[in-house]
Amino acid sequence: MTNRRHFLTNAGATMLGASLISKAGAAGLPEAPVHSSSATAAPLAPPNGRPYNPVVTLNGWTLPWRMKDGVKEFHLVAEPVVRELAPGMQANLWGYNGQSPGPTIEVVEGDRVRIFVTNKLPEHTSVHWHGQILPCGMDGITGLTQPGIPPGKTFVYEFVARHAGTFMYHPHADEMMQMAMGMMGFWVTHPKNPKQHAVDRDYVFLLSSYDIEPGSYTPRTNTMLDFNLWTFNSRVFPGIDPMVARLGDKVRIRVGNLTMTNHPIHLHGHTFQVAGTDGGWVQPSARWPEVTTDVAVGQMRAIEFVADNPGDWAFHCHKSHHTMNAMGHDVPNLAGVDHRGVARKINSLVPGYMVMGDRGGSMGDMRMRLPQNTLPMMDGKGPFGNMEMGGMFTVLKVREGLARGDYTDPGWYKHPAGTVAREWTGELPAAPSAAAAPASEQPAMNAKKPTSHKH
Ligand SMILES: [Cu+2]
Repeated sequence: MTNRRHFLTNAGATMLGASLISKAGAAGLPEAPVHSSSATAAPLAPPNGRPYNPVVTLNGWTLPWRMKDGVKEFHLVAEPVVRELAPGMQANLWGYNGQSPGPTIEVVEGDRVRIFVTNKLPEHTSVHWHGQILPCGMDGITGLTQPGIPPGKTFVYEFVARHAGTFMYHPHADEMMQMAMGMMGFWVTHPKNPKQHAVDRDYVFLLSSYDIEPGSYTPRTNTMLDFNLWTFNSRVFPGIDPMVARLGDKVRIRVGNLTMTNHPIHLHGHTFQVAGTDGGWVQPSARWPEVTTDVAVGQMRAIEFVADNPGDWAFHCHKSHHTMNAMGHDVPNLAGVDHRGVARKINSLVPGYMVMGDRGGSMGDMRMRLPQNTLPMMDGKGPFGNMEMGGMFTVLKVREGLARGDYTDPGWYKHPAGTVAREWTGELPAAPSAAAAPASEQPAMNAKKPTSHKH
């Protein structure tokens, strides 16, 4: 749902910055569209300017612009927002134009771009255009290249998008607070020649992380490493839409990392090449096949592949803690400990107490009681049961016969007969067991973890 919000021109607020720019600003600010839903918006086909194949921001949207005297004008509003991280959990974040992450900005190599930034936060901010080659005074570094934008004021940035590639934007003001609150967005500069680096589908993922105590709504912003929610576009699985591709499509996935740690991003069923990095495009002769690529802090990567393998393929960060949600982080691991009677007794004192890896039997009939505003540690129903995934995880759905540009979820993959792993019911040879430990000291693992809001 995109609705429009009008801002009255405040000449005083737009007179900041160079005189040339403030003259343009004084002529009237462009509208600041707002998108408050977490549904994936249809890709924004360019209504004017040079043509390009627009990107898809899963569970996000692209910011419309106004063309004025040959300049693309955008209006970002930095403000507090409420973001649904997945059904069952909302977060009080800071973002842009109604959402965190902010809207994706798409322009074409060579475009002159003017971006008005209105600050509706309780503190000053700025916007840094991460990776862009631009005049120093437009780099958005509070104190170094500009004063902070005070609350209630509007600043204007203007530069030429000189290079095609994958970029991000985020504040360079009280960064620890503002980025931990979700202030960031994606920026794509398309090549001037739409045939260059052409793909059929182009997806963008911004990686962010939050530390939100189960039951609360606002991130702890002084956390440095111990985050409990790892997100694609400020969403966690199962709240992340699938990527859809037609069999044979050339697909690009762009990933930008604004968390505090690296993320080895892994795709199943295909090999890809890293076609773009922070600095631009990788020469074809310098690319090699991968199934996982590490995206370090502050980096962007654009991977490309041909979707030539039909199915429902996992796409996720390979750090197992990053495919889990908040409730997974403080559960003790008591694998190998037989505490059958003990757990039941503790449970009568501490309802909801549970452990990982117990010997079985004690926890099978218990479910952790979830506080009001949090998510199960691992969730997501698949066609074969619970997927036991959260966080940075989604599914690439490759299907034959989709229409070009159709992003509708095609449902679960229908496997050809005889191509699904199944129980073996025939004869088995006697299986030797490992000599390391007597079988009696290796209890069966039966880790029950919270999987549902129902209990
Ligand atoms: Cu990760």
